[in-house]
Amino acid sequence: MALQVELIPTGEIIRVVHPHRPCKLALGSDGVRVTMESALTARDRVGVQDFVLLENFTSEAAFIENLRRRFRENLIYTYIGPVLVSVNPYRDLQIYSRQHMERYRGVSFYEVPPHLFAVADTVYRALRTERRDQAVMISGESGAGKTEATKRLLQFYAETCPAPERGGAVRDRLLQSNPVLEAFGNAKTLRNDNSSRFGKYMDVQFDFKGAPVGGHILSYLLEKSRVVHQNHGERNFHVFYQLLEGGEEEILRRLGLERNPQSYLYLVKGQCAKVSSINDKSDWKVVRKALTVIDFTEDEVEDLLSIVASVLHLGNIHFAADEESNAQVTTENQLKYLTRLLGVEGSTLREALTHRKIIAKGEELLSPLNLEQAAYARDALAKAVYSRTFTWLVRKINRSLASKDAESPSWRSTTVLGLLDIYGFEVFQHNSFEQFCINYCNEKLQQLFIELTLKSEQEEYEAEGIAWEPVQYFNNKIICDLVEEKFKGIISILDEECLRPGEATDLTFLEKLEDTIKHHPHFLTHKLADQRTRKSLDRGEFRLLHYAGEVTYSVAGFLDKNNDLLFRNLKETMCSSENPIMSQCFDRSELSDKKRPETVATQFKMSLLQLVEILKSKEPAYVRCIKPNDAKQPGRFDEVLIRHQVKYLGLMENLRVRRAGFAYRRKYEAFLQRYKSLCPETWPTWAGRPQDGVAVLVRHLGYKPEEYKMGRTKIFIRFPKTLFATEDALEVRRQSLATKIQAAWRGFH
Ligand code: AD9
Ligand code: MG
Repeated sequence: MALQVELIPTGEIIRVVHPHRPCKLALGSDGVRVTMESALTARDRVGVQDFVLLENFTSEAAFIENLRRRFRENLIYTYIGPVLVSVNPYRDLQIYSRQHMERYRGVSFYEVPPHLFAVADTVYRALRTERRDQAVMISGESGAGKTEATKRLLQFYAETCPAPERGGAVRDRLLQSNPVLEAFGNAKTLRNDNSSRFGKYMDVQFDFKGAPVGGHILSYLLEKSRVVHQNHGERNFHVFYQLLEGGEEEILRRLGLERNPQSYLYLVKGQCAKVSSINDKSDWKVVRKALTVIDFTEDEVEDLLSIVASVLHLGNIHFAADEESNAQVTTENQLKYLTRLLGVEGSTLREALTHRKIIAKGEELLSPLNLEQAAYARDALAKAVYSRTFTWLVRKINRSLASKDAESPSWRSTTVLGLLDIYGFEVFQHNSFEQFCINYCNEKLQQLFIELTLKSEQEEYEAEGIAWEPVQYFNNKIICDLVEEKFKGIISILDEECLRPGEATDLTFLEKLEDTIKHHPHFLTHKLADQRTRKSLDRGEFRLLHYAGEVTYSVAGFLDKNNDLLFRNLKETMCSSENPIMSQCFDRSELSDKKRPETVATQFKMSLLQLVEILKSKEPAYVRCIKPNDAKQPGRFDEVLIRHQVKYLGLMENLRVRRAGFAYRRKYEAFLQRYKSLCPETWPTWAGRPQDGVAVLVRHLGYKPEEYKMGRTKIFIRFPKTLFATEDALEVRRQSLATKIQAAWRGFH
């Protein structure tokens, strides 16, 4: 048996991590001794590698203790059946090398220690052999490691899959799209120094030979409010700092930028332009190179940077009130740069920033804005320019990733592997519209998760001819309905209020919520609460009892953010832009369109429904990420924080579903291969059907009828203890064999 070992020096003894079980390697004067740690003590020390093997599987404490043991040993991965649970180690464990990739290729999922690459390989093989589209759904809270996992998966496929016959560059493009999207869509938050502020679903297309030939990205709701405002300790999107730190002198001069981020109002609100874990200068180099790989011409880069710079200049536009309290632009220099960078008329832009165009009875009227309104218009423009550029960027990347073989016959035989990296459930001190959308998204994904896990369990039982015993579980459909139902759902009510400009306010929205959904068990406001709970709720808030726990949302800003209005003359100005990217982002048809654009929440809801359909059409795999502490530090296992995540990731629910009938199941071939040495009739070879061999074997081992069931292709074992007893018997046999070999060896010498 080949020992693939990682050496971890611990004094004189060197611990060896064996692919199946821990063992010790002692360096003595008489040479090297390898002693297997007994399966039993290993279990005590490093826990079980599949939660279904926990004796007390309904106990949350046992679940967390198992996670803790493994985390202590740097074993960050554990299964719940086919689901991978991952705990962010916050340190480089050196477990993603090419060697590691090779180790997980083509091996049976359960025969090697749990790893992300085991999931990667299993998914890939299913895609190749069954020719079914796959989707890996990665979830977890902010900073839990979703984006890192997505990147590792992509790397695995880029490095281990065969190269396509044509268009080999697509592998580089798939990898290089990441730094660009992260520069524009990620930011430092209090939770994560590289927090994704958009949701991402990426399809990788494979040809019939299993080579990656193309890709496609769908992005979800960028948190654009960050462009103009950041909380204390947070930053704006990375790209601004990268450009200022890393951009060459000449570029900055052309863009009219100063190197110091403190010069820009949009960059100083969080008061933390510098982050110790981030090197903006070298990141900029990576991004700049990546832009070339994903097909940006020099001109396009120039146009893109002009937009980034114009957002910074916009932030520095100041207004002063004239004698009639109307806003006037006082920062001429900024206006001059904006005019040039955006390719718009200076006078038009000045007018658009300080006036609002109203069309009444077919006539156009210009109404001057006061200081507050002008600042609002300026910020709205900055947000629109940035977020539309982000959407454009995704489109541009998609063109670069599009399979060049789309026209050829092989295109038809492509299969798709989807990777979902979407923002996790978020609870802050103060929660607003953004958290409402993000948490609704998680609610939908949780529903899908439970539905699909239950479905696949049931299907497996049916396929194996074993009676399905229904499982009781919490169905969070009731909360999804509360948010998204037509007429009575929160989004519907919000949209309705958005249709009453001038009359409706955030508070009338809240009142309407109270009138319409007063008796819902998952909804509460100050007015609806009883004496006891009222204290913790303010008048301007509503509380949702999510599957993951309670979240109190402040309604302030809900209408505005949902409406997402950009004054008409600002739109007109941007439609006239000579910057080619801007002119693609602002289209004149928008101006003549009489139909009201969909609100932000409704657009989000539709895109989520579409996402759910995409995911449902594929074979799902899951990675559930856990963040071990809030300090972003290695080695710290904060039990309270982890317990909370175990709860809201629905892991106990997941385990219950998986363990409903049987703790363990394995294909007859694999089971026989592993344990055949325990029975004289099956050892060393069994000539008949594997199923019959297993029947003989388990009879010999003394399995009682209630302990197991024989399916069509697999054996199902009800309790972990049955399996452990078999594992221990195997251990005893190996030990006695080792003793015999050693004795023979000594005799030989
Ligand atoms: V958010 O919802 O986008 O805010 P993510 O994506 O879940 O969040 P991310 O992958 O960005 O979190 O991980 C946060 C940080 O944890 C990374 O920047 C790494 O420093 C660290 N991390 C995450 N996973 C690993 C890992 N497997 N090994 C080592 C890791 N470090
Ligand atoms: Mg992320």
